[in-house]
Amino acid sequence: MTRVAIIGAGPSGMAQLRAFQSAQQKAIKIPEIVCFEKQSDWGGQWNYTWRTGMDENGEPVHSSMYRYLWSNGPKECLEFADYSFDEHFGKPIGSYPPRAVLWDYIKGRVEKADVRKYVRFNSAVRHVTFDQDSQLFCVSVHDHSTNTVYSEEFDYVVVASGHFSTPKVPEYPGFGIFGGRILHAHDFRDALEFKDKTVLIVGSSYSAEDIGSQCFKYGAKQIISCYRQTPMDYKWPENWSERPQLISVDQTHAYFGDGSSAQIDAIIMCTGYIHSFPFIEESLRLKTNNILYPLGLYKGVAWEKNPKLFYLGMQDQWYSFNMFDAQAWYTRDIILGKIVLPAYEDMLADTQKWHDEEKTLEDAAAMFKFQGDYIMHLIEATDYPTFNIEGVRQTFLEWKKHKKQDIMTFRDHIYRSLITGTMAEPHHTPWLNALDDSLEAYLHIHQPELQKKVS
Ligand code: FAD
Ligand code: NA7
Repeated sequence: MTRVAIIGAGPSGMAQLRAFQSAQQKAIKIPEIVCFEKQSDWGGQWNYTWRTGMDENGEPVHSSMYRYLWSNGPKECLEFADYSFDEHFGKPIGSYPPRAVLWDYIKGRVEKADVRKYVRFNSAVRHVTFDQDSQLFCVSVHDHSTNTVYSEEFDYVVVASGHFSTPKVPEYPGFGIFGGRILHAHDFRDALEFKDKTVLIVGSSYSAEDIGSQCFKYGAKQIISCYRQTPMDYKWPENWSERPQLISVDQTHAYFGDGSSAQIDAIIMCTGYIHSFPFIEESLRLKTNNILYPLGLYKGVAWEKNPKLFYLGMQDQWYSFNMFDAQAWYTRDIILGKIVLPAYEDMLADTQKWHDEEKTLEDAAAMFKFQGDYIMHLIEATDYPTFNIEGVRQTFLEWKKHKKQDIMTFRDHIYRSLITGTMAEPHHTPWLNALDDSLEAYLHIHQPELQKKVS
């Protein structure tokens, strides 16, 4: 029987499981599936851990998410087309749910689909090779529950191991003698650690904006963020200043490109992540930075040099869950033989065309459109339910506008579902005052004592 290995049970791997199960529901014969997940539960980044560094098995900690993390975009932009928020929660909720609430939603769909039985937890993939003679992959796995390493053969491999886990950590002069803590966003967990402190944030993208906002919300004395190329340029609170490039630090101070300096207590490096696949043999390994259309992947998923290997979710992500779905359904249909791949040169040319188009995109609005068009392109080739992608694009534009208006209140806005038409319900507490990020608090088990701002 044809065998498929899926590496990782985060949102992308879970989408692949659901894609196969939905075909099976329609009486289509599916291959044998084994999903290897190194953590003890599914959800990938959304499966929060207090740990940093190594996990309980000595594996690098996967999740970069932190306490108090709320969705950084409207939930209406990532809603599954086959499993709505209405279906899961049974009532309208806010548009920017906290991590625990979104984790619950992702799990709801795959629990309903009964696909957990395909996942081998505590199972870290150590090595993937391809044998030209047998045309099979050999997947070596460390099963931490028995502390054994074994290998199995597969016809297809789907890599869904994420790409926001291995931190990119540049060094600046003076880091070796700085007297405070230097950490990467990957190791940031609880903003209360920085209460009453002056924090330097290096970077100007999502992690910088959100970790700085967390520090502000939970009582940091002062936040200084610095950018390499482009400032974030929001209307910051009074105790947040944005400065140009960091030049150096000494034991107590940071020095910036405009000649200014500031006393700082801690440095948080929000400098992005590396696509890292140490478990894949060289000829099969994707090498890219964080862009919308990497080279090497036909339709963003099939490894052109050996299209029995697939990568899901490797793009920079304006869209997330619904893009992983589009990719998983497309991958499934290649494996099932419903989508026939063109010749190698034609795949290369197609990928190059999308890749080149990305270089012409001038602003965020053009990027939403590009990624939305890509998703629709995939969906049109499969039976994944279509949805109003133009509506999603409009919601992204609203989101951008609301962030520009006020970076500390944008999460109080609500939007309409593009899947069910339901209008979201304003959350009972403005984001800035909602200090408890638990599912219970969010879904209205009211705990007034937790809503008071840290004084
Ligand atoms: P991941 O979620 O990273 O899951 C990969 C899985 O693979 C993990 O479970 C991991 O344990 C497993 N794995 C890795 N290596 C191995 C191995 N060798 N063997 C076995 N298993 C392995 N997206 C949004 O839509 N909204 C947000 O608000 C949002 N906020 C984010 C905030 C942060 C701090 C970060 C880092 C990301 C955020 N994202 C957000 C993007 C997020 O990456 C995606 O939502 C989503 O989690 C990606 O899913 P994935 O399955 O591709 O990868
Ligand atoms: P991103 O979006 O990849 O951004 C990385 C940021 O780090 C970006 O501002 C970079 O600046 C900056 N960077 C990278 N290298 C350096 C050096 N050497 N010095 C200074 N600044 C640097 O990563 P994020 O962590 O923000 O977001 C990743 C995901 O997590 C995202 O999908 C969110 O949903 C959460 P540049 O613009 O390149 O000059």
